[in-house]
Amino acid sequence: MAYTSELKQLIKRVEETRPLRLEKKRQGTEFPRMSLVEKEERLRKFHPSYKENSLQELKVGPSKGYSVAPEFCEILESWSRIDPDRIDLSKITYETDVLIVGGGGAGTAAALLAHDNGVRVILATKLRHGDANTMMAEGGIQAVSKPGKDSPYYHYLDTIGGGHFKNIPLLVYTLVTQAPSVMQWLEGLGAMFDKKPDGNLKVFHLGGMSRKRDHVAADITGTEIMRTIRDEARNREGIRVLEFSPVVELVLNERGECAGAILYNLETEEYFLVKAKAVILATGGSGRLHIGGFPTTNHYGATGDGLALGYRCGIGVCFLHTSQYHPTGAIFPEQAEGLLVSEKFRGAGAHLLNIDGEQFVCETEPRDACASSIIRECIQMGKGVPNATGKAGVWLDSPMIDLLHGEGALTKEFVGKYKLFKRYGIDITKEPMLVYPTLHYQNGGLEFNERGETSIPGLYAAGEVTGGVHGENRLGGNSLMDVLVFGRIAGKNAALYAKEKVQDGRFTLDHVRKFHQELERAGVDRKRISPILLPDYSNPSVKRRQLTTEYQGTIR
Ligand code: MEZ
Repeated sequence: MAYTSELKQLIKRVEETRPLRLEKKRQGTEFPRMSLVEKEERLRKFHPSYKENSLQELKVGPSKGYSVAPEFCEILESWSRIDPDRIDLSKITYETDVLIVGGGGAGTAAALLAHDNGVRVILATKLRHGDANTMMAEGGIQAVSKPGKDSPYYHYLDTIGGGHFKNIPLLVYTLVTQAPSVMQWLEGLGAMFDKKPDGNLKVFHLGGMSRKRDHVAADITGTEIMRTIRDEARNREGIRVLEFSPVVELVLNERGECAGAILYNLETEEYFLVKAKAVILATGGSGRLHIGGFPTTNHYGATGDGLALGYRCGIGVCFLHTSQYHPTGAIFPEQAEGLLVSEKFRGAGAHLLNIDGEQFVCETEPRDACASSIIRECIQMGKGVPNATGKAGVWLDSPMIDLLHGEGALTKEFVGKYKLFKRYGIDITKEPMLVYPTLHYQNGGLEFNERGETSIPGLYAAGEVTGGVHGENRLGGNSLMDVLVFGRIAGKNAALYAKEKVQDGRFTLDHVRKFHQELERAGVDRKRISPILLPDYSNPSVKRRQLTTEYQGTIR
């Protein structure tokens, strides 16, 4: 649906302020960054995770007493899909050295490294191999790719600054020091990143970066990475992929080590057991929980399954008290609601503007500060742009990109979004996009360490299911790097562990029984079951979150 005549009228205000804004941009005059004090106040007042009553205390499990979004409580404090007394643990359907749970970037990188280290690998994935947030990532991957003004030292400082200095230092150190070699690894496997005419990789600025170090493949960077590593994995004989086979419970042995998992065949609706010497949880994030009632950029299967699986066998969770709302999710047309509009647009110069065509925030603030400023502009300042469905948003002035970088720059750099909006009758080289924050990333997750280990021997974790790398707020481009750095580490270490393991032990689901007893004592409703596997949009409470105006920032 093309813009309505009312919105077209409002776009004129954007056009009126554009020449002056362009002039300032060319002179290098940017909208001023917030001071630390201003930023903290803005977060406190407007960020959905800081809102009063936005968190709820966990009553059960290893992180009892810690407060997280209620949507997380629902999946963490819940009953297993299986009755441990009715599962026959003597029937083994598959046996392997390393079982990887999840077929996105972290799982696939882990599969490759486990295989490189000489073990048999099964990668089990809920939907198809590659149906994951990695595939949908647009605007880039952060790494220091050439010597000069940048170094892993600055990457480290930017990352912990973005995370409010709460990140776990050793995890950040691991991320930034391994990032350069991961870029070489990807290029060696055939990933094609955008280059300048001199052959050097193109780099962009994203929020919170003191140096340009975001690398892209147009606006389909995740697809390019996933294409590369998935092809590699599918071409290796020792990696077996089980699609449409989510894990519903982990299996331990009597020594408390991870010994395999129970999977569910979504086609035949049967449970089956995979025996493994080591297991890697790489199940990704949880945007489909619609934390705070927000729409999401996430893929359909992002339901936080790994959090529930890990928690039930005793792994604590951390940094789940803040969620990441990407500042720019589409809000027009309605069918595109929540869809990611890459931060790379702002990195390439597009301004965020209110109804009067005025800037109100520096576009390169970290995401939490930027999202809070958009919410403030719509709610407190009353300067949101009302769209046809009664929701308010702000403009993202994409036509600036061709004006700054030359005609054709936008269609080349943002080919995915250009085509998508064109189908709706909107030419984003000429008309701005209407945007509002959208749930994007699970900042925290399962506790793990720089070797990819969890507190359960033989159980490893990597990627969005984990917590600590990004502290309380992730920087753009650090997620694609996270999944690859820690996926590779987990793959290698799980393989080494599997090779050393001599005694398998006896399978048990006692941890599930124990957890069920705790739930019983806490009076948790038996209808609460996890992993939920897929969002249930026929359920009115889930549907309401995604499809109606009942989220912060709407004008009724
Ligand atoms: O890392 C991300 O989440 C990212 C770069 C997203 C985007 O805006 O394109």
